[in-house]
Amino acid sequence: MAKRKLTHQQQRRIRTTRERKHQLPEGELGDARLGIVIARFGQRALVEDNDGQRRQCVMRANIDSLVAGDAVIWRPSDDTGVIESRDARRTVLSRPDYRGHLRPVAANVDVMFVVIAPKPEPFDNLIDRYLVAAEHAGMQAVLVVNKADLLTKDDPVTALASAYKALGYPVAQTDEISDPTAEAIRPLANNQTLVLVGQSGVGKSSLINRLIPDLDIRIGALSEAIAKGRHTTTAAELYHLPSGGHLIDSPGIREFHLHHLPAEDVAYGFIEFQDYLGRCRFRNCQHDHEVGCAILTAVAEGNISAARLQSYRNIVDAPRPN
Ligand SMILES: Nc1nc2c(ncn2[C@@H]2O[C@H](COP(=O)(O)OP(=O)(O)OP(=O)(O)O)[C@@H](O)[C@H]2O)c(=O)[nH]1
Ligand SMILES: [Mg+2]
Ligand SMILES: [Zn+2]
Repeated sequence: MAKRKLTHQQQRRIRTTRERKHQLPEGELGDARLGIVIARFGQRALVEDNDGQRRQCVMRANIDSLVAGDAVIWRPSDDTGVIESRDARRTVLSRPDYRGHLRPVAANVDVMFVVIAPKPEPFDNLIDRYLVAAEHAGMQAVLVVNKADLLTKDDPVTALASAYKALGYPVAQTDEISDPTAEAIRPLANNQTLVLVGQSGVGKSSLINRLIPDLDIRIGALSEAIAKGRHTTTAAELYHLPSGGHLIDSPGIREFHLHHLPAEDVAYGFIEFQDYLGRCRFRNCQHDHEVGCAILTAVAEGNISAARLQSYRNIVDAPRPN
């Protein structure tokens, strides 16, 4: 991963903490409190304060957006509360909604767990799209192969996992039968804020249940209120890890476009391309057929896989929604 980027991100984190202290010195909070957004639904958000107390809050109109993981200042009023302001975000994971508008999904995330499984099979280049998004957002990325009990001999998912491992991404394999408490991924999770992403049905929510064994009630309560008993996740929700840190479950998706990113940023998100970027003969090289293209040369010499170049092309050539 890009070390430089993480350092930059750490600096930002320190700055945000300072700004926050500066903005609200101890004792000047009045009846306002610091909190973290657990989940957002419609014009309301479930907020937890430092004592672990939770309340449904409404948002002041000046707050542009709120998502799970946002740090906020809120004020109790009767048995609800009002969110007064939101802190600057350290990182944000956004994705386009069904109309193609970019929407934030989770805030202040350090590590993205890209969850895949033998069933449902990973489609197109969804993994690469997530990895590009993670790199662009300054998050570390980890590939989690879940439902390993369903892996067949010579499963394509095993080959995929080794390819990403070779690129330098941490890869962990787990399943609910041989690893019911998800020990395989715990060391990658400690004391950070993680988001679990991936297609619907790969087992993101089940994985959270395995990591936080006493969680069932809260998942049930929320999915009943919001999804009328359906088990598929419909809103991002934050959970606390017993060992420290937070986990954000996100709804599975069919498509994850990167239309909001210029082609150069997409290329930078393919981490093994980074060494070659800026070395093509033409400044505006599309890494397609151009003479003197450093990326095409790297593919020809076996330093970049043809599959990843193809995936890059698919992402930048994907038709835009109307
Ligand atoms: N065989 C097997 N099945 C699993 C495993 N983990 C989860 N499942 C099953 O996979 C199905 C989907 O699990 P969920 O946790 O709801 O998947 P999700 O990724 O949260 O799905 P969305 O919320 O729709 O995005 C459930 O029927 C689980 O029982 C596993 O390790 N092995
Ligand atoms: Mg789910
Ligand atoms: Zn090029």
